[in-house]
Amino acid sequence: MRHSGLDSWVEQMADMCKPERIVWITGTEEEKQRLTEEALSTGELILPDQKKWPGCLYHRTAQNDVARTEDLTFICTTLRDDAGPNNNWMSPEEGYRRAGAIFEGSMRGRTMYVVPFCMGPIGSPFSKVGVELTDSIYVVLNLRIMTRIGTEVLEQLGAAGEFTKCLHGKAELDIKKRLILHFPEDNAIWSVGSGYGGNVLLNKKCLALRIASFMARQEGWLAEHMLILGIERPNGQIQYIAGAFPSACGKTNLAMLIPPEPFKERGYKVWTIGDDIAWMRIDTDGQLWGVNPEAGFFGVAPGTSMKTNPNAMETVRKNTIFTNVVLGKDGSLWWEGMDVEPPAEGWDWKGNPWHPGKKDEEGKPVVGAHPNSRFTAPLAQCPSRSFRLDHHHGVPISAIIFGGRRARLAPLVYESFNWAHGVYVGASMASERTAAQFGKLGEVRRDPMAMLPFCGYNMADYFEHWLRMGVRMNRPPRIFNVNWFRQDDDGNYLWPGFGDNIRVLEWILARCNREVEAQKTAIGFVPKPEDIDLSGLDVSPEAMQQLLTVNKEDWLEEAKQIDAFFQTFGKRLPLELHAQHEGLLRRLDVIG
Ligand code: GTP
Ligand code: SPV
Ligand code: MN
Repeated sequence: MRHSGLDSWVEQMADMCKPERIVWITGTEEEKQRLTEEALSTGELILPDQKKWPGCLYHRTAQNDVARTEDLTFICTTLRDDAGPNNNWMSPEEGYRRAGAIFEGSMRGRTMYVVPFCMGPIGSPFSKVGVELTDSIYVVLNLRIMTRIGTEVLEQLGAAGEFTKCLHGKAELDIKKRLILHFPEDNAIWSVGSGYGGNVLLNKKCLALRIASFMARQEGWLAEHMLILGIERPNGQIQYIAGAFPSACGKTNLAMLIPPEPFKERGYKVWTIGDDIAWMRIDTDGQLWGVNPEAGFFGVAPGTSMKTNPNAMETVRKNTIFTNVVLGKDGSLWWEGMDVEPPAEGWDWKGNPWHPGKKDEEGKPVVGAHPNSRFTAPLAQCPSRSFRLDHHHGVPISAIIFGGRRARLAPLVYESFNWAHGVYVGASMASERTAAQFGKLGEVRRDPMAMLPFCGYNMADYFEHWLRMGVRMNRPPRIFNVNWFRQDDDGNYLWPGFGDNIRVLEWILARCNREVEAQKTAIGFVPKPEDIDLSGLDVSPEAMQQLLTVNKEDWLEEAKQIDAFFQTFGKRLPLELHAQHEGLLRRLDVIG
């Protein structure tokens, strides 16, 4: 069965890009072998030691192409205001013209691969189909892990099904000729001039968040930058939590949490649904249900070890693509914080000779793996993967948590008063930029719902959409805020984090199940210190006190910054959020 809309679009794009040949991807094992061999022969991919790393592949990107480029990412809507102050904007005409000029003839002598992919379980009402045209085998092999691809997707699409038109070309990999463009009104994405992850795996941030968030508003659901995990309590019940934290704030780690001994012994287990993206709908029971539209992890390698995240280490042992880590002369793979011996000799992420302890001309240590080096690994290989992963309904969401890095302000955990207040908590959230990555230590960036770089339309409308979703549910999930990163005066983390975060999740579930009282403060409900289970943990009562403090002066200062941020949306900001903001100010004066 042919899809005439798909056929004619492929033809049109080929007329522009002028590839030497067009190959339709079917998803078979034999096809994977063929593509891998071709990429190995050209050097696009390198084979690491297959005894140590069975089925794994290694890839290096260009040196100026190692992270998402937010300043080259645009939302192309007819009206500028529809993109909002949260996005770069270009008109659709200008977008097609400028990117078209770069795409023109850019695939001469290359193959254009046609990759049909499905986000979400095949056949589920949650799912969306996309087709990515790309001249990169690396992209095809990544899509093969991150999504469901090939013939079965074409069958689901049928003769006239809707799909997102995704066009990617490496062109010259020139940063001056790089554009990541979204055309939500046309259900299309054009990405040119990059070979890096989030810029080119168009299924991920481009489709599953920017385009999907636009669709979700029209269709009445939510597309979010969230992990989903299930917590099995000693009574055998599993409840699900969705959590939004900005990039590099711990989603992958929380999604694969291993409970500490005392919790394990009592029968607690964590089941992983997803680590980055959640699509959530209101089902016929009036509750919120979520799926992970992805089939794999695209996770940060540095810092991942048997100590910090054993489930991730187990997941990446085979059939994984590693990008920009260290390659040893012996074919081993390594990254900073892996907690094993580095290879004596090898190459760093730039392809330069590298050895442990290497220093540059100024005597500074040279890191081997890029700080944003990543692994692409199948979710099916994760030891904590949930048995509900492929369920067409997804899982019921009991709680939503927002979080970020706040050294001083936010307590370890607090609960919002109700859905609308929870939306305010999400809309006003912020996270500190880390010194190593983004410059000024302690500088706070507002990042509502961790969606600032990923919301495909005006965020004022997005907040309105969140508010409306709450009204439509008969029992909306409770909304919480967490902060694993609060510090003492010497800059030490007050909370151990990682596996011990289950102690906080347990309180959250106890609140959802009405099993525990809490203290009312100006910002929300905070736990009584005795209600966080600290068994087997060395956290002093003073530290606990500090972790749960709500300081009036700090919050008044914070309120000023929230206000300034809300002003950027002008009249478009929902009145409800102004009302919530005033509520906070009133409570700060009255309660303190
Ligand atoms: P993206 O893939 O970019 O969206 O990131 P992510 O949100 O999945 O973050 P990830 O889980 O990769 O963690 C990022 C960093 O946060 C790692 O360096 C972790 O060491 C650190 N981290 C994660 N959880 C905790 C925690 O509970 N406490 C502390 N102190 N650090 C944590
Ligand atoms: C993030 O930056 O939040 C990621 C990596 O998950 S990327 O797919 O490159 O966006
Ligand atoms: Mn992410």
